Amino acid sequence: MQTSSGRRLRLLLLVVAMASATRRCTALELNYYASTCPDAEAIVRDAMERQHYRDPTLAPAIIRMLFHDCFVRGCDASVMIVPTRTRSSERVAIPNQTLRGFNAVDDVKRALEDACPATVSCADALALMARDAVALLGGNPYDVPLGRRDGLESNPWEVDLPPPFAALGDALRAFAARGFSAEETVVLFGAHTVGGAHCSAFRDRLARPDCAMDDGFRSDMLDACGAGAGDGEEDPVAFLDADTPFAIDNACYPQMMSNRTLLQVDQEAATHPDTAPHVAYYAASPDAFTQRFSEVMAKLSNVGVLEGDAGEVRRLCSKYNTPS
Ligand code: HEM
Ligand SMILES: *[C@@H]1O[C@H](CO)[C@@H](O)[C@H](O)[C@H]1NC(C)=O
Ligand SMILES: CC(=O)N[C@H]1CO[C@H](CO)[C@@H](O)[C@@H]1O
Repeated sequence: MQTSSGRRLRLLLLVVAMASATRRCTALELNYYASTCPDAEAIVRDAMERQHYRDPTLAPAIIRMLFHDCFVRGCDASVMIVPTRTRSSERVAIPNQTLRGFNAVDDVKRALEDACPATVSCADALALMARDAVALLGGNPYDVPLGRRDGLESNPWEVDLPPPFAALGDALRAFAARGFSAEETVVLFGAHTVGGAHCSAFRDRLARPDCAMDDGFRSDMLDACGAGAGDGEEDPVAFLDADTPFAIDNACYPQMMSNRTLLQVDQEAATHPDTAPHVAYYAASPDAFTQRFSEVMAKLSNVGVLEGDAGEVRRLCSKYNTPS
């Protein structure tokens, strides 16, 4: 009796656990808009292609925007809210100052609203745009399950993204807190194979003689950045991967290993015991990198999403539907 009811209880608990796990993991669906907006993915892809051929620097900016959105309150488009006189938003926080691509998001959202009003969330739009950005930069295609809802909060004090000058140990802790292993974190740093960084994000490293940086690379960057650092001075942008700045490839890993990298976290990744083996592996394995990069981008797109009736589907990505 004892054992059989114990077993039945265990079975029941197992079924309940599985049911709730399934609900949690599969609430996003590949065909979520099949009846309400069947062309949603094509609309996003067309718009991204058009924008990409006009401005190839957009795709990297969109990949970065996904990271900044998903790391703060999950992938809920909270990063897109424009602060108003009465209500602040994540966009006033320091790490957001160089985010770009908000106009492109607005364009994509407008096309989606024209086709299917009040249906496709801004969070889904960004996840699709980032997927298309990866493909346009030569990365592997990947599936993006849909059904994310847009958040009703966006607070600058919650922006706990690693700052530009973050040390690797702090960055690894921030990624672990969102469920990313050291290997996955190294793969995501691979995003620094595209796009650029403002000199203000790495100027302090140029001035530090103790800082691991190739001499030739340092003097190139000193030339590129000039002396200015004060307010109102020019803040030029340098490519993060100067060899292939518009290609999702593994080029940034050999750069990390040869001290030719702009950001502190990337430099430390080459030597930190938790990350160095992964950096060496991906430096030597271009195909494994492109494959893994898409897998981990898919994982990033699902961090802390709002589902079901949570949040809302914003009509404009930059504003809550009900302003306060
Ligand atoms: C500890 C982690 C990270 C730090 C400290 C960091 C820091 C930075 C900094 C300082 C820039 C230059 C921004 C500018 O000056 O305009 C940058 C650019 C960029 N980051 Fe990261 N990043 C991190 C992780 C990531 C992740 C996980 C991704 C995406 C998966 C990513 C994607 C990008 C991209 C694509 C750019 C180029 C943006 C553009 O061209 O506008 N980063 N990052
Ligand atoms: C990179 O910098 C470190 C620390 O300065 C140095 O030990 C190492 O030899 C450098 N590696 C290369 C390839 O220059
Ligand atoms: C893109 C964006 O909204 N950047 C904002 C970042 O924060 C500063 C204030 O610290 C704002 O002035 C920028 O507009």
